[in-house]
Amino acid sequence: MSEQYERMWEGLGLDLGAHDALLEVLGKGYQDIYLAQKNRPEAMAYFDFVMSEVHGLRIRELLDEKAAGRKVIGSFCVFVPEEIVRAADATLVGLCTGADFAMEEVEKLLPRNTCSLIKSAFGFKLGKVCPYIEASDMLVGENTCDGKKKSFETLKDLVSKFHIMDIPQMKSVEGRALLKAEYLRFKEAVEKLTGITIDAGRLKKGIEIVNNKRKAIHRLASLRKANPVPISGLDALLVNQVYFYDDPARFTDSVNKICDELEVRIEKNEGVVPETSPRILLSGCPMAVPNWKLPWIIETCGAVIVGEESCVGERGTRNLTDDTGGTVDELMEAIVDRYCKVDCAIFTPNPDRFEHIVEMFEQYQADGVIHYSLQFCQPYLMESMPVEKALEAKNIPTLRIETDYSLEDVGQLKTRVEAFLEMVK
Ligand code: BJ8
Repeated sequence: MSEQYERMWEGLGLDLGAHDALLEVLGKGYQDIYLAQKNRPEAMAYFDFVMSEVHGLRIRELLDEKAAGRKVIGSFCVFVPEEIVRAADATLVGLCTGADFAMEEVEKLLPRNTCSLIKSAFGFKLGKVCPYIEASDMLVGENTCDGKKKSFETLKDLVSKFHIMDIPQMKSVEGRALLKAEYLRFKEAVEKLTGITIDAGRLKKGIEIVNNKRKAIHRLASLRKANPVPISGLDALLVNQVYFYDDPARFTDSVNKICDELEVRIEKNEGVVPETSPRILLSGCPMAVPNWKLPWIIETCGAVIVGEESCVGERGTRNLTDDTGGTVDELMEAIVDRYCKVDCAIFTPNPDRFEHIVEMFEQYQADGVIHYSLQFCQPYLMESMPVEKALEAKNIPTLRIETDYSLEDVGQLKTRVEAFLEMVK
């Protein structure tokens, strides 16, 4: 793909040598982790194609949209409401933060003990290897955890346009009012960027587009409740990751096609793994492309992941936005209501998340929960302890994993996961 797109990448200011090196590692990782899987649904071919063209065709599409006057907005968090972006005919892309890059440069700007996700965002920018960042007309940084909040003070000076969105820490009346004020301010920023005034009709359309994507994901999630499970956790994770990049209508269609195929598999009692394989619920920090390390370890140890309690997973997609309102204010209220339900660990207290993990464990007929935190991620590391307690109280086996993006601990993680799987089955 390199030669075909070289001029496009050059035009975006990418460092071609470094970018080639990244694509090579990505391609090899994808081959070893994804294409090495057996018995994949045929409809996953679309997602293989998307991944093979993730820096090629999709970027060309975005640049074509820009040439036609549409804007691209990049984000790092599921709190950035895509409904508002779509309402202004703009495209929201989730920026991948799932690999280490240019670490020496990053550590000149950030302390070493910063989580890998934040370092990755900086590495992709400083290493000039992310066409999504470079194609974005505006980036949005949200004040969620302290790491993101403080690092955005630096990141904002590295890009041409940066919008900071404040996010409440408590789900109180005041917290909700803050979120609403910030979403209104975001709406104004999007209107200014695009030159489009968002009216009720546009907002309804934006909600419909995003809800349709979510509904397709819900359908896929519910099919994973079957035993034997018809799709691997790795493939389901990939679908959840592509959710953040792809054209929404095409994505929705492609997920529905996989679901059609999985329904046939279920009818025939065909699983991707034997019925006796341990079923694992993964819970914790989001896993952005190409962070596939832990799911790959879990599934190559003979288990299957049946659900992700994560922002790249059910925490990010589980609620729909009510589209019945008739005015901009009613629809904005519905958007605020919907996002107030996201149970990220930055909230204090955060009891909904504990309940949700238990609920998912039961619904997906899981045998155990693996709680995943990135090293130096205070919110999820801190919360992993009460989560474990809450699960223990229900006799739910739990394994707490703390890791980063390096491959150094693969052997050690494998040993711990294997021991846990022995215990749950
Ligand atoms: S809504 S989970 S996407 S903030 S891993 S950067 S929390 S130190 S990613 Fe997140 Fe939004 Fe919450 Fe979801 Fe900080 Fe932890 Fe790093 Fe994290």
